[in-house]
Amino acid sequence: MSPLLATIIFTCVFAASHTAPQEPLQAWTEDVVSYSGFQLWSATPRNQEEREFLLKIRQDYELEVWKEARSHNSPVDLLVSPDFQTELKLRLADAEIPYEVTISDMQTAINNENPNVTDSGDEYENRKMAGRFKRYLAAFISFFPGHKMDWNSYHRIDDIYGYLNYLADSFPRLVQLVSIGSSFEGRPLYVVRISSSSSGTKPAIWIDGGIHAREWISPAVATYIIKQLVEEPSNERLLQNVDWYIMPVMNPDGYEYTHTSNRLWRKTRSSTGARCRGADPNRNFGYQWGGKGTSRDKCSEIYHGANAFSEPETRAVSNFISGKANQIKVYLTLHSYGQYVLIPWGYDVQYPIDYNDMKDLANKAASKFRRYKYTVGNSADLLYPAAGGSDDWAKSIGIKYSYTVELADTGNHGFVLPASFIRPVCEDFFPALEVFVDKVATLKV
Ligand code: 0X9
Ligand code: ZN
Repeated sequence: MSPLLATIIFTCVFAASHTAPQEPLQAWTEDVVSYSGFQLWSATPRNQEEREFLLKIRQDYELEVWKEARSHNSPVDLLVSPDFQTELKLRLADAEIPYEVTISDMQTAINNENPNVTDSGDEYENRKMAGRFKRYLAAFISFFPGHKMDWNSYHRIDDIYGYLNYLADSFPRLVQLVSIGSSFEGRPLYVVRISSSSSGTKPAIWIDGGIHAREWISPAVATYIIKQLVEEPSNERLLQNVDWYIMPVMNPDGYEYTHTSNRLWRKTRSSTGARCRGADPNRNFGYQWGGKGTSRDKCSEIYHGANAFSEPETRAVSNFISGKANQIKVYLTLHSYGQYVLIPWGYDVQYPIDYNDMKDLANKAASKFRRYKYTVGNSADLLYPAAGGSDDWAKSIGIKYSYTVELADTGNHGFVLPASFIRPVCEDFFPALEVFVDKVATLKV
């Protein structure tokens, strides 16, 4: 390499590394949470009495509930610390409540989930060095076109954002990358606009992923949808009459935190002024905020935040969507897990007046799934009432077709769905979008 070229590259790399966002120091200094010895239990209460008993046990041991459903005979998934396992076994046996251990060691499941990833996330010095090196390397690599994204493993936020930037650079007529704000820790909040016309006046579909940090399959599916729409010419039809707004990671701070420090983190990472950080973004939207299924306890997994839209992430989304409320006809938010298509309202068992229209479309979409069976129904009815959700808010501002999709699985792996499931789940889901496109194409902006 000529000295001149070397100098140019070095200068550019140096300049770029100084403008690139810094990794938050906190991610290096905080210990990595271990789930060694933790188990996932699936208990199935068969009547009201057994449900109440289970509720009492949950409170006594402050068990974290991964999944619950309202109907009898549907299992409740509980994360059980090694400290309580012996005692709990006795109490469940006493009460004759059937249960099984679905994950016998959570840390082993976490270690095996994403096998292609080598970053062990170890101690402070290593990370600091690696972080510095990574930034130089990333800046260097960014001079060459390309990306590191695939759907064989779960990726860090840099890879995802690298892919979005790559698409915007490579397909400028189709893709526009819009930064709609910054997260609490200063990461950009990206929405990908995909449109085959530059004016953007077609009716549109919004899809978001990664509201809840630990639900890794959700950003994976959202980025897969982006890839299919942009890079797969056979999907051109899906762009003809419809525009797309896709935000693959609504809560990037939380998502990154699940990669570096605590795999099972759910909330944002904002400071609350107390010992515990973050609010549940899906309790922070401004419709029926603070109602049922939310908590004012800052340490709760369902902490609703200091006020509606207290989190920069939900505020940015609401500002952006509000400005396009006439154009956006479908609101889809991807979560996991349980395999449900959930219909508002979620804040209580209440049905919107056009519930049947919403249900018909959801059923049509769900009929496209081949591999995984999804249950369609009212959110509060099937799961539990939970106020301040994004789906309810979208519905409340007039987006008629608003749904929460709980992706796979139904509880064998839960949030820690092995990376080998990414492709099957994505491929199964994508064809359902045709149903929404056909509906939206008939609607006027
Ligand atoms: O509780 C939630 O936020 C969602 N389930 S999850 O396991 N992904 O956390 C369901 C939200 C359904 N919608 C409303 N309750 N509005
Ligand atoms: Zn979720």
